[in-house]
Amino acid sequence: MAIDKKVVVFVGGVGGAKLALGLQHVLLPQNLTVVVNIADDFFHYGLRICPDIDTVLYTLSGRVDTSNGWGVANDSTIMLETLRGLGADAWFRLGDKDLATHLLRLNWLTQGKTLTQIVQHLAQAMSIGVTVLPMSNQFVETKVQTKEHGELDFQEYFVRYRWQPTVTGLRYENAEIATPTPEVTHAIAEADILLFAPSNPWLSIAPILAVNGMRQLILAKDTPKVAISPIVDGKAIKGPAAKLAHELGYEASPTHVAQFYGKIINGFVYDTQDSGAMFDQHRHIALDTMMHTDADKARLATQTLEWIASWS
Ligand code: FO1
Repeated sequence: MAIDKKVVVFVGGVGGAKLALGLQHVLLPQNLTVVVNIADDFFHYGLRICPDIDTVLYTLSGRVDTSNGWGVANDSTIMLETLRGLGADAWFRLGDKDLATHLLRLNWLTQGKTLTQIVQHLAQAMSIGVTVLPMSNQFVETKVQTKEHGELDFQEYFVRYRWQPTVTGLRYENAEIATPTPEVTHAIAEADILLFAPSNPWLSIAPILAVNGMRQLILAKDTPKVAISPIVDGKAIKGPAAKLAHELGYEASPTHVAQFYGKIINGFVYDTQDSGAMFDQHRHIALDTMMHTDADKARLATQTLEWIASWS
């Protein structure tokens, strides 16, 4: 039975998209809004690349390449190989089907449409019933300061250098002048529950919270606000979260993730493998947070929402 609550979930890329898919299984489409990080976006060969938005859209529409967690399943690479044949250093793997999404987005951007309008068009074209929203219509860019290469654009750090450089700092360029969209503001105001997916706190969630006014919107909500830890047993479920935590001088633990959220949340979900973890600030529950199958995703979504329902 569908759970009748209005939920806003804040997500980054692959891990966030998985929880969004689980929530899509258990909520009525009109009751789910997915607010997505856009600070991983960049311009490449003139195209606006929106990795987290596209990962969410492809995941929710069943198009995603599940072996990577991003890109389109069974995509070809003729464009990339042609670029390489012309001497280009094509380090960012944009598949041919994925390119179609980028050409449409470029066309709509050229016509002056906002990113919110473009994402709505794409979601409709992919028959996605839930609402997917970029955190802002303004461009925000994560910049990664590294020991080896100085400051890098996010995708250079993440893809070109495979997140191997040592990170000494992060900044979210333009976040202080970017604002939440009216659609995001409205969705947060209307929500019964706010969720923070098991996405990387520093790379995916922090840029969302850095958008001017976003933190205040969330702090002002007097509803359940629950984050799920992306760190399990000292390791990241996927990607650089644990390595990054160490490099920034933090402990790679669910306890530290809960501290990162602080007053933003009032409930915290961590994995059963960390059953000894200590939390002094929030209500908390240990659940199996591994999302290998679609059934796992729906189970984690259901158990999290049922736990929240038990608060009242
Ligand atoms: N991630 C990679 O590790 N290598 C790639 O070549 C790559 C290409 C790519 C193309 C389109 C897209 O939407 C995502 C892509 N990603 C790639 C994933 C993405 O850059 C990262 O997973 C996120 O930015 C981190 O959330």
